[in-house]
Amino acid sequence: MTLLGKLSWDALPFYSVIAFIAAMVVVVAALLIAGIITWYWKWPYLWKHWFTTQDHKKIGMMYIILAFAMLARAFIEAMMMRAQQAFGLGAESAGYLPPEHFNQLFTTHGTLMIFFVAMPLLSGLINFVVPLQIGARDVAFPLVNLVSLWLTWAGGFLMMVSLVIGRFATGGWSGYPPFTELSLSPGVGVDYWIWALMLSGIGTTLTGINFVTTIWKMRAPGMTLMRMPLFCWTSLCTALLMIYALPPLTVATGLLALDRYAGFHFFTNDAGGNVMHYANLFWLFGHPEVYILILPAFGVFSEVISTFSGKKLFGYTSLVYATMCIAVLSFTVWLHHFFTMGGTADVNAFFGIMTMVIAVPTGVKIFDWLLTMWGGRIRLTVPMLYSLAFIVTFVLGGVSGVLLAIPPVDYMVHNTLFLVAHFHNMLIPGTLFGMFAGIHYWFPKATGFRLDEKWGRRAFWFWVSGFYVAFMPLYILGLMGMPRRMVTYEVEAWQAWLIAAAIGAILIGLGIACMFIMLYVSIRDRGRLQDVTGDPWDGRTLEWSITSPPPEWNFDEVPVVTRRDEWWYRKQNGEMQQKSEDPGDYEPIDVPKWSLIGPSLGMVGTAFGFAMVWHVWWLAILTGGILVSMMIGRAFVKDRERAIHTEIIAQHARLWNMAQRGEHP
Ligand SMILES: [Cu+2]
Repeated sequence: MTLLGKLSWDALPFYSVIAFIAAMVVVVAALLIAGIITWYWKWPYLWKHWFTTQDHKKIGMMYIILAFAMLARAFIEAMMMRAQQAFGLGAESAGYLPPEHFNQLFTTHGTLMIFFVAMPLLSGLINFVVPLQIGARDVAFPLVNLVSLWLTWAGGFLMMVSLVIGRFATGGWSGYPPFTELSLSPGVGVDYWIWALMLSGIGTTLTGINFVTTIWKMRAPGMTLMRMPLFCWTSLCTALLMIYALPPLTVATGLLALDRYAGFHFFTNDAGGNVMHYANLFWLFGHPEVYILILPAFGVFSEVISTFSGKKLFGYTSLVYATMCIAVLSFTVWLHHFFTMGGTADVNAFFGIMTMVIAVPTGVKIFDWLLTMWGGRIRLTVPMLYSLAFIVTFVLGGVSGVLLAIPPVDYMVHNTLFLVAHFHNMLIPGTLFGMFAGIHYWFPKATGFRLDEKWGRRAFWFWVSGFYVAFMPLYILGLMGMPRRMVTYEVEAWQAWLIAAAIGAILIGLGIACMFIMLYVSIRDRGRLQDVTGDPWDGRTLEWSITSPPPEWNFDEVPVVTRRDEWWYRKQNGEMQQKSEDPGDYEPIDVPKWSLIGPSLGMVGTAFGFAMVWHVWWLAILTGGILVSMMIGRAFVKDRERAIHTEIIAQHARLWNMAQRGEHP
């Protein structure tokens, strides 16, 4: 045993030019960001007002920032894979990537997109929006919220470290044994995958518990369950899925870790274990995960379509029940991920039928959204464009899903690019478009100014056209029999379609570039895009009834809710009286103080993961001990809250009054 475990100079990326460049980009970007913050000396501000804050709105924004950083990396990986396959016709050395590197790319791309892009996007949006929509001052457990955020960041940090020190897994995002067992993957790649998922998985489970409790216990008076905005409903179901679906993942990766670290044999067929245990555990998580990713977007589309059609949501009750049906059914279909692994025809038939049944509540939702638009006064804003593109594209993907749910068809296209086309067809409109629509929609609430429409539209058109050009060829390639994850191939007929797919990827890249330009332009022109009313879209729900950005305490007075779309009806009936500007009419509000537990847990957690990856046992014991003692130590901290004085609340109420009269403060 050595002091540094498996760490040695070999871990540095000098084995290939591409790996070296990637590592340098990460290091230079990190130094650059740290340098800029140091130059303007923003560390104390960031530490006190962002890294350690328990304000759910800022925590939400930090999730979204993480997601966009990771999206940039995961997209570059997608581009590299598309480029490799466009040139990959011919001998084993065709293209520019060695197979080992190509395998790392599809593994990190999948892992990042699911766990560090999609999940932080939806956790971030739920964090920002839900307490505002239910009229709450905060989430149920603000400190747990901060800890969840930092555990997710710790997993993300570990992913970035893997790019510089050592290599990542080559076993795909689902990490199937026996390939990920020690005998076939002796490097540290799988260990990076295990600990990144472990850290973020625990964070997500905690987030789920936090949001179920928040929605159950923290609703404003009169906000009954059936008066909640639909986004809250889909968030509630998502959070429930997180509680039940993430633990199987944590168990699966934990058992795999025992196999790798301690010589157990849970998943090795030759020593009493069984690989199928892994497949069952992983997809018991994996399929509900699909709905964790998609349900929040359903919520966003419901809010967006109703607001921009100027109508109440059609079939609210059916949408609620459809959401609950989907959440429950999502646990009954996991076996469709291994139809070909030798189950009996009866078993395959049962899971095939259950999979098709899910299309029914989803269809109900599609009709509800269409009928919401019908006869409405539709405003084609960017969030609305994403919603429309979603409806068309998602229905198409749904059809390919129903095809795949037929076991004999699944046997034919099993492990081909048809599958890759299908799940990108569901997740890009069903998750990314939803989150983009949500970010456009709630951005003015978070910042006080709108995002630039022109660049927003450009980004939208590149994303949508890029999506079709990139993924429709994959359906055709799948039907032509091209397996997924091929680094080179001998079939000439495939190449033209792969080149088309690569062009599609370039279009999506332009879409991402437009988004970053949009952000820059919007911040530059924030004067022109400013919104003082707090209600730029003529919204319907409670978050639009307060100033933008909302104060730390959200509501000066807790609203009393009497019906659905409360804010809309108050506006219609002129019930939005001016607020009192007399401090005597308010109560002081307690908000949680800043806490260094969050970022410390994040940093120590990253170090712990790193130590476990490299078998640096003393560091693992040390950081593990610090993690436990920090949590125990926190229990002894008494001074946890800070009071917002009534004068400050009254002053804020005065600002709101001025905004409602149309005066600039
Ligand atoms: Cu599935």
